[in-house]
Amino acid sequence: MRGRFSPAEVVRYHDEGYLICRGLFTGEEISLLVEVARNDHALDQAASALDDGEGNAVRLSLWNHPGDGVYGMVARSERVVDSVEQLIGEEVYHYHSKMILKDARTGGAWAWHQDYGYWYQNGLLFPDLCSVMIAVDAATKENGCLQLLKGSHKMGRLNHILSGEQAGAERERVGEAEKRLELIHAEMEAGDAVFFHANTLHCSGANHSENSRWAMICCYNAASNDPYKESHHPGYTKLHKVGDSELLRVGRSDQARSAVEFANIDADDESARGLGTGE
Ligand SMILES: O=C(O)CCC(=O)C(=O)O
Repeated sequence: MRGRFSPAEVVRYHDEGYLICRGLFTGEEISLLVEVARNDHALDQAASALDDGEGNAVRLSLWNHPGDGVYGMVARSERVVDSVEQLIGEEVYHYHSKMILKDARTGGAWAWHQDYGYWYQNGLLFPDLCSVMIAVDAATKENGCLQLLKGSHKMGRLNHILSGEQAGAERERVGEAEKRLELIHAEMEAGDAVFFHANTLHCSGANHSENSRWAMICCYNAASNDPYKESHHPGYTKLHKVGDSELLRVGRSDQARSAVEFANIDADDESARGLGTGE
């Protein structure tokens, strides 16, 4: 199967639940993405703010179907999609993408969770999904980079409990997992990416630094894992991949890059609200 990873890296992904890929996007590509995103009024307007329970808000904009503009060229690029297919082992489709707007000084924290903790609510029988978090800004410990527990995907899906406006994995098990599993800080330069399994426990701290930490996260589901019921995220929809050079072509063209991308925003994620509060 095509993709960027060596056979040894694929084995490591299945063993550890994540892979960091340095320089997935070049400096010029990521600069174009930054330029588009920072000037994107619709992206900003569409952002929903979720209370992180610690006095800060987590801001994100989310959309279900990748378009023909710069964000679409990222989410549909062969370098990303072929690599995800290599990890999952079959055809995948775009489940959704989001931009996490973790701004300087104010960007909120993410509690420990598994993506499948949320997505289970959406009628997905198997955790055959992968998220690709692309560093739009450099991500450091200071500005709240992603943290992962190595190998935690092997624990299976944990119960998730709603706390404030976020769902977190049950504290007792996360606490025990923290004693046994290695904590990884996914520090990244802009253009690096981390691919992670839907059951990998991850979180991130608030951004108390002077540097923003925006990240684009593209999520993919195995074609065979079509949900058995409708939700706010799509069922199988053929993903039209684009060649890796398309991002620069679209990004350099004033006309092409302004293609409307946020026509299908669905920030109203019911999967967290479908969880109990544990009270
Ligand atoms: O942006 C982050 O630090 C974490 C985002 C995340 O975990 C998510 O969107 O599920």
